[in-house]
Amino acid sequence: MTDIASLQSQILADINAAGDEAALDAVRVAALGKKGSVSALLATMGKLTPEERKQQGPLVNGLKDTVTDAIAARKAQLADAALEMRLASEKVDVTLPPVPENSGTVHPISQVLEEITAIFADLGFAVAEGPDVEFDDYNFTRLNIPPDHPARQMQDTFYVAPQQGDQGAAHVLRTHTSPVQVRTMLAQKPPIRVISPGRTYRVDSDATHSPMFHQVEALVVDEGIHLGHLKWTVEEFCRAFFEIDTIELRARPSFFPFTEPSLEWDMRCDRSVPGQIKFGTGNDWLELGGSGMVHRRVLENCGIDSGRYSGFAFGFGLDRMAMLKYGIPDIRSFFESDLRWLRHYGFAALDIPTLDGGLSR
Ligand code: FA5
Repeated sequence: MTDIASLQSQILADINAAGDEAALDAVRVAALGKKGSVSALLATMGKLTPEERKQQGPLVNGLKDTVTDAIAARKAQLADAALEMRLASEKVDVTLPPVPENSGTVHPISQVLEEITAIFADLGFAVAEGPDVEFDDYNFTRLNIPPDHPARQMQDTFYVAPQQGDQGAAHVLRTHTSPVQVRTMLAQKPPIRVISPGRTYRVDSDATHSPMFHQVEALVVDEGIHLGHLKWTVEEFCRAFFEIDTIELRARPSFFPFTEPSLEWDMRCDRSVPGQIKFGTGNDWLELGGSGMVHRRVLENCGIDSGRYSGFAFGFGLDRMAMLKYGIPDIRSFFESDLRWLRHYGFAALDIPTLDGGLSR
């Protein structure tokens, strides 16, 4: 009996001294395991006389229960202590400002998109959207580019395999943002004043061409709209976007099936110092994008009376504008997700462009 009492106090002392789960498990194995001290006592029961067993049995079983309960209690105690320690060490003060090293940056394309939207919002333009997978009809046919028209070759199109539910309508990955002109004119009547920035796709890839790129479309339709309105809008936009008062633009005759007449815009710049570009001075010209007066047939295709209304539209390459403004030499780097590049060219998350606060501080 003395043996059992002293064995019990020894095991309980070991249990209390166990500092972690592994040490506690070692105590459990030494007491209750196959070759443990308590198990050895239990094994002797069979060899005792019935009287001895009557006396010893409850004592040994009591020892086993006491040890089992003590181990369970200590285990819970250790788990609580470990949780407390974790909670204390991993505590986060949610009222603290973000740690700068860990904050992300705004991608230059997103920044430029915000800048352009802020400029046009100030001029009274709304933002219109269209899907990336577009009806062939909206991307081409209603824009005065019928199926067998050679102008379809101007844009290297990704055609989309027919989908269930298409009901025979062909789809493409939109090659430009101009189908949003169609969507807008089908949905609303003049006066119309919208821009539509978004993703566009062409089979094209080099330092200045990407298979997925971005354009911003502008469309104005109302009574009495003429080329002067187009010129003024392009000038105001470029002045605000490049943040220079002395810009000089040049219009070149061009061809787009959906505008007549069609013009392409260049901006005066100086590229005489390698790796640098200055706007407003110099003898070089930089291409901005295409534009023109909306073709009468396009107005009619979209249910707008071309006898009463006229309109202008332009479509500029958004990635190219970001490259120029922020001195980014290769368009492909926009889409490589290189963290070092993103940290270098990215913008602070709260640096929201506004006209009065500055577009690109
Ligand atoms: C168009 O896409 C016409 N929809 C623009 C337009 C709109 C004209 C409204 C008239 C009225 P274009 O194919 O030239 O035009 O493309 C416009 C701009 O998109 C180009 O000046 C260029 O900046 C950009 N761009 C074209 N292809 C790529 C490409 N693969 N990667 C990056 N930018 C491109």
